[in-house]
Amino acid sequence: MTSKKDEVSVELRGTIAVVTLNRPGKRNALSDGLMAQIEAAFASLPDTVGAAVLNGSGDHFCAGLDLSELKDRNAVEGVHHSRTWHRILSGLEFGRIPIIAALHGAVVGGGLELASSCHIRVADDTAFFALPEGSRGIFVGGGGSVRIPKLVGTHRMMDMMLTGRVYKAAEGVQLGFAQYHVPAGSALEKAIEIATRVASNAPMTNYSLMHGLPRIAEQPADHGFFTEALLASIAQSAPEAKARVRDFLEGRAAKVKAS
Ligand code: 1HE
Repeated sequence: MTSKKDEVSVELRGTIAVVTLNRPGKRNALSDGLMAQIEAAFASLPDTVGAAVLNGSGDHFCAGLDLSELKDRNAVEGVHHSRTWHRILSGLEFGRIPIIAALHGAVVGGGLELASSCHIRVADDTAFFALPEGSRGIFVGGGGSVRIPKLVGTHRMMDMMLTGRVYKAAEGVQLGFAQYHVPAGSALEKAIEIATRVASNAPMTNYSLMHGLPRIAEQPADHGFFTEALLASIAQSAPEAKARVRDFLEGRAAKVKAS
């Protein structure tokens, strides 16, 4: 297991944390050691952190699975490896805080799977999206077959894997790989701005969005309505919600504005 202590850095900035993949020499390829450090970094964030940014150092967000660790893995080890990724990436998706991915350069293979487990993605103009697994004779193993079709559709993912198709930033954002497209070099700044805003939301609102919304989307409509009613009533009964509504009614809160 390749593991260096400093392959993930965490910088606390008030209510947000900036988590950086720090293996630029290998284009932030996800070795077992790096995956373990990602898990540990998010697990150890203090309770004062309300949102995080995930980004990569160097010219690329992430080159995907560290292929050098794949060559000797047998079928049983492969299943456990994939299940470990599922645990770690589900831990991000269904963790305590929303994560904003700041994307640039390669967002490929397992790197796209990692980005897909985040809650908001900001892509700068250098970002490109691909699933080279198809060309390498393998399959996604980090939850990509579950998460990526939800972003861009099953047949688009099929095409990417069958043909090695690469999407550049502008088209990729239009298709749903990311929600924001920003100039080259500014993904981190934009992600920090978004995370700061997200961290100021009521915690129950963020929790309901992260944990409730994706589950409701998979429920039959009648169950979804019921779950929604429960979450709505819990969120609105919190003292913080009452205070925020009062602030609006008494003219102290910002109005909704078309920017
Ligand atoms: C790597 C990896 C890697 C770079 N595993 N070592 N992912 C891929 O198939 C993508 C493979 N990588 C690339 O296509 C390119 O490296 C990039 C487009 C991302 C970047 O290109 P470039 O020219 O900036 O860098 P480079 O010269 O290709 O790579 C620099 C070094 O990083 C080099 O090692 P060096 O020792 O010769 O310096 C590369 O070998 C190394 N490197 N990417 C290992 N991925 C849970 S299942 C998920 C399945 C997958 O993710 S499959 C897709 C894997």
